[in-house]
Amino acid sequence: MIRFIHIGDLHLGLQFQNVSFDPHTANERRLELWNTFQRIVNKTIEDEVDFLFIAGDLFEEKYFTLADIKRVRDTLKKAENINIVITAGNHDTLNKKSLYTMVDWPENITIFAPAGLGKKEFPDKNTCIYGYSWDRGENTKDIFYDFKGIEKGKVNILIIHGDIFDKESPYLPLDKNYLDQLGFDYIGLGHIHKPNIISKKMAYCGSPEPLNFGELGEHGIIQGSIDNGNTKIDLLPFSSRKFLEKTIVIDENFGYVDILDHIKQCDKEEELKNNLYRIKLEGIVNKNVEIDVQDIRKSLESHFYYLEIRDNTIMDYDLDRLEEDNKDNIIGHFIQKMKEKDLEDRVTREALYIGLEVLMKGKVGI
Ligand SMILES: [Mn+2]
Repeated sequence: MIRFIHIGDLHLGLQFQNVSFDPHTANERRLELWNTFQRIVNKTIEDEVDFLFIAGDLFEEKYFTLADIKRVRDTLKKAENINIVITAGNHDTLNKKSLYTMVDWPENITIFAPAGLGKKEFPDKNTCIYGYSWDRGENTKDIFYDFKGIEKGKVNILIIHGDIFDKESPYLPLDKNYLDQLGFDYIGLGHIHKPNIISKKMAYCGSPEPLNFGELGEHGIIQGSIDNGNTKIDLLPFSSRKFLEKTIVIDENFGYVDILDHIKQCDKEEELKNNLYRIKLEGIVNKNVEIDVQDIRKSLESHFYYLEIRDNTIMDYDLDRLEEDNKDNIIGHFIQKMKEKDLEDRVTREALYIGLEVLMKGKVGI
């Protein structure tokens, strides 16, 4: 039996400029990526796995330094009894100029070359690992053009960074059905950041630490084993924090304090203190309540590790007064028409308010 851990898309060195983090949070998150990398390596040592697979985008070449790559090497060096296999992705490309080529790697580390699909045998494990590294940021190469097929009687594993979902992808499109019939015992994929167990023998590990609000929910690492042709894989939650999005629907009966309370109660206290939240406010807000997202955020600062508010609410109106003031124009007619429907119904009421918002803006425009 062989046991392995499969990771990828760590993006060490990321500066988090695409996320609306303040510099402090961005830096803290950057350090958390390093910590998680260290935790993963420690786990491979503690679990005494046979292999650690890193399926690309281990780091962000744009921000990475020689000191950083040495830190990667020295961290991996600690796992001296584990076979570590690296295939570069589109963010950590392998070419003459790349940091990968500027340090000496210990013997237990294999970094696949970008020439084509490579193969490395591990005779003591009766295992062949196949892999391919990117040498540029975009790539539509057919890396299987001269592939002779797997070696029967051995454990065969493919590690690769690419896209099995989009045939037109500029990021190494891979045909899932083609891959399936090649007969690998396991295909460890990188590139898509959402963890995804595609089949019993194929998985995207996803980013062990989620990197933005596009990467919601649980993230972790894949741990697996192959025993007599029988592959078992699991996603093990491993991230130190999660990105979470919650929607809070308010109505005109909510006061300011009610709104704050609902935001505070969107999750358990200890979760609020640890995760990164984006709260979407929706519904109709009482005309005496003023929603200022920065004020709300400040008021709730002590409850959250990180809080972002998106205000999608619409303002309540004094309908009778508005109708009276506008009885001879389209706004008045619109209110009359809508009043014939059931305004207790939330959807109808929202439709009315959205319509009013447009008409009122039009009026101001005149
Ligand atoms: Mn990536």
